[in-house]
Amino acid sequence: MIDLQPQIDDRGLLPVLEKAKAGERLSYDDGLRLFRSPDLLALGYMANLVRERMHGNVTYFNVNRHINPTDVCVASCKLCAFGKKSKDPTAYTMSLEEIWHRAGLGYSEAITEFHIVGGLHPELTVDWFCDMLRGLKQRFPNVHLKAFTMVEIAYFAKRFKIPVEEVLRRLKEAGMDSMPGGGAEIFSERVRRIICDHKIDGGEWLDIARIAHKMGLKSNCTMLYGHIENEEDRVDHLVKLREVQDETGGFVTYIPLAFHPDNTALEHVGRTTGFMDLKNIAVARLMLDNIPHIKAYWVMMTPKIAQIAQRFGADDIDGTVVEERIYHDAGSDVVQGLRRGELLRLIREAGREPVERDTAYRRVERKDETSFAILV
Ligand code: V47
Repeated sequence: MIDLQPQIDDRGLLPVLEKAKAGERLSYDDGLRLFRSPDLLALGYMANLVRERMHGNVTYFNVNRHINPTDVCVASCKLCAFGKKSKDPTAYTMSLEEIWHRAGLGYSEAITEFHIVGGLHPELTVDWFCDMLRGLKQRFPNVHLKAFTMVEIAYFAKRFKIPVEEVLRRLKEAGMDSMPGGGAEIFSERVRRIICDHKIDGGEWLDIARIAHKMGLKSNCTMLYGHIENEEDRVDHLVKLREVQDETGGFVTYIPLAFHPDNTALEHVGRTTGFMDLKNIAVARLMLDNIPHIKAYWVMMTPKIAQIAQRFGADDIDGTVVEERIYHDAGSDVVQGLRRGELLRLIREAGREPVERDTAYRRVERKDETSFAILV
């Protein structure tokens, strides 16, 4: 008899495949089955079906720059190698002039996004951050400012006793265009107590996302995996994101973040494997049926795995980045920035059509790929 599903060795996945083909929502138990399956090629096959149904052959990238204004942080999360106490002689806080100057280093009209996140600094006020945003908008009016995680917003609200809505309103008025997806870590309280017990809990992260979305701010969302979480924690996290998305439609892109243990208090955990990284991309594409984009962030999963991920469910590879600190402080040995041409090559060699996008996923048309100066 002819096997009609030759790609599937783990026959237990067949009912999930049928649902994925029919565009039906997968359940919590389906999510567990996917995470527990060793049949990575089957997961990739299924996720790729969904990915191609949603995005055809396109892989998106953007030309962006990360800016981390300070690494001073009142929290001491075990997962983090970036945050430092203010007394630490190696800690840094940029002045506003320095932030504006760094934003302009190697600047060209090619840049469409600044991605701005930092530590929870006890003295930098909401007004200071509003000045930062206004100064950036004044100097770079066409650049989208994707700034502040839900965790930073919660901290501003608590530290300065201002309602969350008011913090968001002020930052939005000063130029914040949307928000990145960081700080979600993993929503399981059992795990959060160990890896980031100084941070807001998962419910608060989701509540602030709800508020921001209802105020018209789009955001991304993330999950940190590969530390001490289990499969139930991961599926629970994805289902919670999917529930908020049903309510608000405000998440644009989901980015699974591989834990980097170096220089953290969880060094003994070890690094994630390529198998685990690809599985997280594939399961996310299958479970998050209402979130448009899945990003294989090359800084975090290496350009090589991010490239393969284009055939395992991802439709985005992030951007040029230029200067990254959070992962490099935690032991990442990938390069600091990729040129536009290198991103194009990674995508084309995976058989995909590269499309440069802005933060809202509008196509950015360039007359000639090589006609403008690019960074680094
Ligand atoms: O919030 C911190 C995580 C996040 C470590 O929205 C760590 O487009 C691994 O959110 N090992 C920052 N992860 C990165 C982030 C992000 C990156 C790229 C694109 C977007 C987007 C968002 O990194 C933090 C935290 O969740 N993180 N320390 C670590 N040792």
